Amino acid sequence: MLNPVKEKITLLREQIKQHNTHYYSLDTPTITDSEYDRLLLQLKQLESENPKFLTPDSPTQKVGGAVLDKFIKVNHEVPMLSLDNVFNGEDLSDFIERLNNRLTLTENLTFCAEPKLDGLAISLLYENGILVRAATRGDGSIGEDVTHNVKTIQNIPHQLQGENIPETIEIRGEVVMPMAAFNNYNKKASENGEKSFANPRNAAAGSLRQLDSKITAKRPLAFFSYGIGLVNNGDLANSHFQRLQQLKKWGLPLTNEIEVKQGFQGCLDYYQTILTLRDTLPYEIDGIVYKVDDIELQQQLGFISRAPRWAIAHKFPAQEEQTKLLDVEFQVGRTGAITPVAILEPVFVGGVNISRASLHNNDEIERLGIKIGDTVVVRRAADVIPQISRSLPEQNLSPKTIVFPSNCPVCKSEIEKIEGEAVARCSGGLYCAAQRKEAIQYFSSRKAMNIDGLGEKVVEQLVDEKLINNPADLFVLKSEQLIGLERMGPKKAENLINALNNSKKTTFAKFLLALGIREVGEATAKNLAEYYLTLDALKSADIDSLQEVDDVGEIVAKHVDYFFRQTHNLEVIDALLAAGIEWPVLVPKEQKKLPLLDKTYVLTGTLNKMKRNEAKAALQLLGAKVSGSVSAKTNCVVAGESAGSKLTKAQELNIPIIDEDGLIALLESFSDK
Ligand code: I6G
Repeated sequence: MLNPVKEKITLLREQIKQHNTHYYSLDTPTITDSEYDRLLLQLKQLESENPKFLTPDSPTQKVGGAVLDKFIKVNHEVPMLSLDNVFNGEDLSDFIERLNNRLTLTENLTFCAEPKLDGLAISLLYENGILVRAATRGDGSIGEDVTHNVKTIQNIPHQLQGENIPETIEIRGEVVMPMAAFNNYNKKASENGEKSFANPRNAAAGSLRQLDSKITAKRPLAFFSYGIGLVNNGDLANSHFQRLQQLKKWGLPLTNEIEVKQGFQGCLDYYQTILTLRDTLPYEIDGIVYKVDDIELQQQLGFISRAPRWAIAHKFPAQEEQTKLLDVEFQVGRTGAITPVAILEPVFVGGVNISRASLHNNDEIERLGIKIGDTVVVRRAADVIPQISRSLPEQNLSPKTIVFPSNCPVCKSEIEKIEGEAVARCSGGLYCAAQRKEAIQYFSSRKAMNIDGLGEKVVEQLVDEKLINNPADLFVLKSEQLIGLERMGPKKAENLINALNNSKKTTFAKFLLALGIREVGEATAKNLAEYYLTLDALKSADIDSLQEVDDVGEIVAKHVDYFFRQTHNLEVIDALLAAGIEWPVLVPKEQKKLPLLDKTYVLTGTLNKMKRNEAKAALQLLGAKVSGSVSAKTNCVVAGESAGSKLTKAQELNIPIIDEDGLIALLESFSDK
């Protein structure tokens, strides 16, 4: 009969091995790091409680994953190990106590404390100060040769500078994609419909493990050293911290946060400090690494299967957790923006319980390719609101497609989705309950209906008390209804009623502006009013006609069209007109008459004070036609010096003739009209 513990151990090992392949070799993890840590911890516990089942091929005894065939293999002469983890202060205290016991120390141990960057571990081999090889950690003994790619990373020196550089020195550290670059890369990728990276670690690993180093060169990667592997003919300090400072002097980059700390309390204080700084650091970190600082003590402590005994990673709370997408709700914002919100099976991320996350817009849903019922990763980083960063390829037995509604969930008006704009909006701006306060406030603002005394607080109270639902309701308010409001005495109420009455006399442009049509600001409202002259004409304008108005392009035309197609908006407009809002009738702008319109001029002879084409343009600007020949239809001939046959003909036909000074006087007589 099979032993259930052994069975469980076998199952966990298989699962972890599979995840190792996805994480280390394929750079496409199928579970979150925290879920992975939990599986590994579970396996470790079972193995330590049942040591008879411990085998050397267990993932608890191994580092990383297999190396990819596409790269040349590199032998790590000094194995590149991994680190053991602790997840709380108690386990850290146990770790330090174990060290003290092993070393039979009574005083505080000195540690070098460093942030643990979430990137890809790399080995850089320098011979006589020249970078000759770079390799991934791989399985700890064999890594992948990525020299060509690493050489494209800006902050990695190809040659070390300074004194006492050992003949051979292997630097170890982490390649990361800094946060700013990661966010920027993903933003651009999603704008261009390209695949974005799940997290900065994936971005770094995926970028470095490329066969074509031109691709790597385009990715903004950075390297930070954390230790030394192989050394030949070199004289190094006996302190890990001092060794790191030496690396810095040779030109190798270090993180800024490395410090020396004493004992458990020193380590814990450092952990707290860096945890509070976590979101402000330029790179993503997932914990702290404490290393016994004294190299001789490190040597005394040695290694266990896959990790040094003298170092430990103290992990931070995870910023990513996986959970189920239960449903998607659509929220309507104050300005009508429709935001899909993911309803999640509650999950604890970064110290907070999360059951909802914004999905931003339909493009984001498509980018993520998620369906209801999927397992998704919730990420909570920096001060950012929780995000769904990706879905995991777990079996979803009854996937439900997320359907973006075509009508507003609050007021049922049409949802306006304009091509090229990510945000979809409810077009029932005047009527929609979600947009009420914003719409009424905008309606009464100074540049629109200019209703004095109708500030934000009053509008809020009027809506909350259900005294008004839309701008038209303002005009049937009675002063008795107003007097009940906060800080509203009889005098103020009377003033507000008067202001409402006064506002009824307005202009067409201000009324249009007050309707709050998307992207119709003061100038556009004025242009629309001048072009259409009446509200009826504007209401029945189609998208093509709207685009003939100055400053109105396709998008604005569509907004206007949508707005006037919503029955509810039209009802509110009718109620406003019924309440007595009016404006002076507009008449078409008279075309200003040009003074020389219908007159034909002929220029002949040489002009001395102005060029002939200047004279021609000046006459044309005043409306004149400038002809090349004299006929009975010519109104005037400008005769310059040595004028010939044209002058004679003008004289014969009795056509008025002026000289160059006469022309100048004529032009000047119209110059300021
Ligand atoms: O994987 C690692 C990340 C960071 C490390 C490490 C580290 O120090 C800041 N240090 C060691 C000694 C090892 N792995 C093995």
